[in-house]
Amino acid sequence: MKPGPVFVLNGSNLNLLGQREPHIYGHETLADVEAMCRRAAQELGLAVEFRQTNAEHQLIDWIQEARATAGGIVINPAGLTSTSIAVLDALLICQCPIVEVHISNIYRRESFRHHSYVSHAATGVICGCGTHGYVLALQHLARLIGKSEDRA
Ligand code: CA2
Repeated sequence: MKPGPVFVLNGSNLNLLGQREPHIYGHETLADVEAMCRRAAQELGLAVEFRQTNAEHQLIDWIQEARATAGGIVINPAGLTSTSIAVLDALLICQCPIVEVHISNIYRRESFRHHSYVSHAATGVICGCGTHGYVLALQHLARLIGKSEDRA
């Protein structure tokens, strides 16, 4: 059976990517990241749902939607990474593979960024690879989804 789309979910303030703090997050906008993900997904034979929200409840609703329909999840929860047990709880009940992405290396930054609730539910974590981390996440999910398809 064809796997569902990979949901690429982005949390709070990532709509400002490329407009502020380029020394940390680079010059690419979120629209650039979306285009990059779409190109990578096409090459990997994946469909993507690319979304961003500043609202915690919206992110949770999308994770619940992904639980029902997605082949995998790429998530950059942004500031909610270190604060949201509710986002963690939503991810914990998803059965599909989950890759947590951070553009910056959170471990080289302030200590409050070092703890991620989301990592408790993540299959894998990519951080510090810039926006290329999204492509790496999609490549990894393509491998995992392909493997589970082989077994089906
Ligand atoms: O490195 C990442 O991807 C982060 O998830 C980004 C979050 C931050 O809270 C995490 O610790 C690490 C912040 C996203 C806010 O994005 C902005 C983009 C441009 C300008 C200002 C904020």
